[in-house]
Amino acid sequence: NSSNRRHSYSKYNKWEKIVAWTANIAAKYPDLVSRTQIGTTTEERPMYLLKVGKGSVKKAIFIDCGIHAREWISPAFCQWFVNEATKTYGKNKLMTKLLNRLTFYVLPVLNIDGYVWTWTADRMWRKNRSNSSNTNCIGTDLNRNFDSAWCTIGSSDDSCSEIYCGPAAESEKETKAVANFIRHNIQSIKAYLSFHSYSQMLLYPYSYTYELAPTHDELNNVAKAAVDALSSLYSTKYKYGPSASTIYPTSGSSDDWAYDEGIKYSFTFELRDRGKYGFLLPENLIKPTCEETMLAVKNISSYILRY
Ligand code: ING
Ligand code: ZN
Repeated sequence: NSSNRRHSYSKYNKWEKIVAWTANIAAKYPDLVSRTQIGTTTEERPMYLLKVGKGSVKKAIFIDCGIHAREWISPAFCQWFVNEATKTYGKNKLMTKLLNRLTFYVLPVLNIDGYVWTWTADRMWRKNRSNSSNTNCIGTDLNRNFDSAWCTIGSSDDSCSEIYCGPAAESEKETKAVANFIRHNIQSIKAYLSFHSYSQMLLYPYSYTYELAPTHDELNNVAKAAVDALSSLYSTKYKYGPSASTIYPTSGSSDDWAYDEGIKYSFTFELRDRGKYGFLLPENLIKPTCEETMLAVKNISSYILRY
């Protein structure tokens, strides 16, 4: 622990660094952070989840980063979030209130095997690393593998495709681990937040249909307030709206699944930028991206406290 160099939040960290960090931050803040394992990946890596908050028996918010391997700013945000929480608890009024009254479940990298692959073999890899199709092509798109109108639209049953839905809904160990954890904690989880890049959008259900979600108007209001908070820092322009009409229609996405499970506040962030660097967002943009995104997450979280 003490022999580890200080964790860098404004650099991209390889998986070995992130996994060591999950242990260290839980050890350093035992009354604020604890670490559990929700499953293992295809390549048998442990999927560690950080539970962040004071005490127990509360409303919870589930946050995942890194469903897609190449979207490196996303895991960077999850690390940033946990650091901000521990660093500003007892100092920042809103953060203190949020952590006293909410539990944040943070999965810093959902698609760990894919993330490792982007560091070692192919920077532009998106999917996981399973061979569930028994073909020559590796990988299922984990954001097409959830059980929400699975493999019907905006996804492919060709295992070589970048948007391969997998052989069945929840066929992938990573999907299964997340879905099982959420199902098991469905009574307390009030919001689901998933982080991707890039596009600068705040999306909410549905992806699998152009029909508006039953609570569309409320989701739209929450998204607008969150985007306003985000933009207040650096005037970063975000679009917001239902995924199908705002970005493109897809099926098997995690936010649609969470919403239909009854988690009424289900959002997907598409973080910076809008294509200049795309997935290769330079490290000097990690800090401003995470700082503005924190404002949106805190805004949504305080809304959850009230409703
Ligand atoms: N974009 C998302 C994708 O999975 C998305 C867009 C968001 C689809 C929410 C469905 C629901 O394709 C990226 N960049 O991965
Ligand atoms: Zn993505």
